[in-house]
Amino acid sequence: GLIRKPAAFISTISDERGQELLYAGMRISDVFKENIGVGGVVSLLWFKRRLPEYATKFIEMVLMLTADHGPAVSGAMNTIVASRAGKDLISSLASGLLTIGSRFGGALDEAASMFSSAYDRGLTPREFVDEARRANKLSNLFSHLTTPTVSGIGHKIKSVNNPDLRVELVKEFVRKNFPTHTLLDYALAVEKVTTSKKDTLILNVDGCIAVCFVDLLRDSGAFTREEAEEYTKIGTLNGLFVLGRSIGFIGHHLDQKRLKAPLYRHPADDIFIEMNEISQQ
Ligand code: Q5B
Repeated sequence: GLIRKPAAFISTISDERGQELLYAGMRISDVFKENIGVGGVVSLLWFKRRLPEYATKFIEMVLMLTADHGPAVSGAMNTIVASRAGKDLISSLASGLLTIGSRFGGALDEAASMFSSAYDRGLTPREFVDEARRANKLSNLFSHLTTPTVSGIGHKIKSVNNPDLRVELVKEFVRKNFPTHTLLDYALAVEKVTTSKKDTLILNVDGCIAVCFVDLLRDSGAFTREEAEEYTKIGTLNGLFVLGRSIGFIGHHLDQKRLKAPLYRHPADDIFIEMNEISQQ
């Protein structure tokens, strides 16, 4: 009989071989017939399942409210500088995306992991913050890469007195539509502890989306507990910010091209140069 050559790789999310393209088994024509939206497409291609409508609306909300946060943030600046250096759309976008990490926009997975681990171990918010501070001091002793204390906490310009309205919108939606919001409530109790030290130590947009997504993964009934754990470990939540912010970075690239912006050079008077003289023998 026929012996099948072993496959070089396995793929389980989409299939273009038949008459109709399939996303996780759903025909592309049905994607439109059933009007599942971008949130529905993300649930098919990332989670291989249909999610309840409130969950797909939440995904769409996250993509919309992370789409941009002005030209001054790390990623937009990189995109703009690359674009003004004459780079093409993909290079400028990649240059912006490469700044997303533990301090800027890429704190979601780590926030999800830190907050859920602390909650699951029964730590009070105060115990969690103290533990994170100790762990942070220790890790910074052994590494030149300083790690943030509590991922998902803190903002450069937003504070208790200048709240981040994006975070307020997420909280409002989740309280109204999610079956539970246990980890969000826990994170807000942690925020009370951190903001009592400094008013910029708010639950930021990364942290708020992350804890709410954990609530969704754990309590929507659409995932097993093992799946919920796995999704927070394999980069899913940072993927939300990356996907959303790509919209803004592309916008910044097109904006600079439209403006015919020249090559950027940073003003020398804004750079403090400190250099030791090489001593003469
Ligand atoms: N302290 C965000 O730092 C920032 C602390 C903390 C306990 C903390 C910092 C941080 C965790 C990573 C995170 C996502 C770097 C942020 C985003 C998207 C964005 C961006 C935009 C958009 C800000 C001053 C004092 C020190 C620190 C203490 C700071 N963070 N303590 N837990 N997490 N957060 N990133 O203001 O005693 O004075 O030595 O790393 O969640 O990226 O819009 O800009 O949409 O684009 O520079 O919103 O919080 O403060 O680092 O100088 O610290 O606060 O130990 O204490 P800052 P630092 P002390 S959302």
